[in-house]
Amino acid sequence: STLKVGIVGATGAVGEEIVKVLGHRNFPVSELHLYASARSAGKSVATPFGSVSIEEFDLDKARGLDVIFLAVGGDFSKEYAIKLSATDGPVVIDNSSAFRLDPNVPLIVPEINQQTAKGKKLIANPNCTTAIGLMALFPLHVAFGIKKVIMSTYQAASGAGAEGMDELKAGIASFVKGEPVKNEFFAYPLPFNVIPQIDVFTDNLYTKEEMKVTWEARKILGVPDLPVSCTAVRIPTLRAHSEAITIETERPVTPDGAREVLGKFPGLKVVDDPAKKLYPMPLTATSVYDVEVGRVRQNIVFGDHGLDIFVCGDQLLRGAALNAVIIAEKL
Ligand code: 11C
Repeated sequence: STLKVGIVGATGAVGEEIVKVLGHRNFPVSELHLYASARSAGKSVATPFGSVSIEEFDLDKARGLDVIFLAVGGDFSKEYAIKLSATDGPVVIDNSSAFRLDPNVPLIVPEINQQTAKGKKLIANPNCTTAIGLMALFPLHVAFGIKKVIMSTYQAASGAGAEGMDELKAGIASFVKGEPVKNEFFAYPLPFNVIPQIDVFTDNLYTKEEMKVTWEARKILGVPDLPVSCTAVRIPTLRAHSEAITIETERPVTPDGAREVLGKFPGLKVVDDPAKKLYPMPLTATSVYDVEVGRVRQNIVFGDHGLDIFVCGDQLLRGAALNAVIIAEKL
């Protein structure tokens, strides 16, 4: 059967990527509705399903569709996600953080916990940093039992959307010309800098981005009190997030044993041959579906119960669009 599909926020970085992924994966689309702000309404865009005219969102019309992807801010989702998905409305896959921690709403990385989405109409897509990291952490958890997680992230400009990528590109051009570098979407100029703040600070002095990793990882892994500590840092790359992750495990772990389970996990690619200078990098992880994992080694602090890994994943794909589309496919 074919489906009537809608994308809210269709002209944003994630929305555009959802259209591409639907086309690339031959999602069975009978009608595609692209919703964006009044400013873009009426413009036509080329899609793998033919030329589509951008519409302004209309709740009643959208309720007649089968699947809706929300790729806009949490405020929109809070206002419309429940009204949209209620009773005979479409399945709604929400990319915002609005419902991620709601106990009635499944938070899904499809390769990990798709079974919890069964029969649900509103499904939350995790934060990109969480989704990318968990692709590697879940198989390690199944095999060795994760006791503690400590991670530092190196996050791309795309986390702030198309505007973030534009600000980075424009900033680098200004820098090269010797002109002042402007910043609007990032707290400081990003070119040739690293910024240890993503989102706002919370009471415990972690940022909200860092706490999202803790809260969401606990929910997706089903370990409500798992100790997870993250330091989230913005770096001047375009669209793949990187994460250096240390785990302490319940059971003894070896790098070879870890590589074996990582290598079997769908959606993950082991890139780990130090002698050949092979390891995950944003440049090789960009625009590809698989999350790269490498630099697998025994952690010196935790010994045979500890492991270090390095992970890179496309923030717009596994971190958003691809994850959301796979959820819809599996439903
Ligand atoms: C970033 N992870 O890199 C953020 C963007 O919770 O959906 C996504 C925020 C979210 O800036």
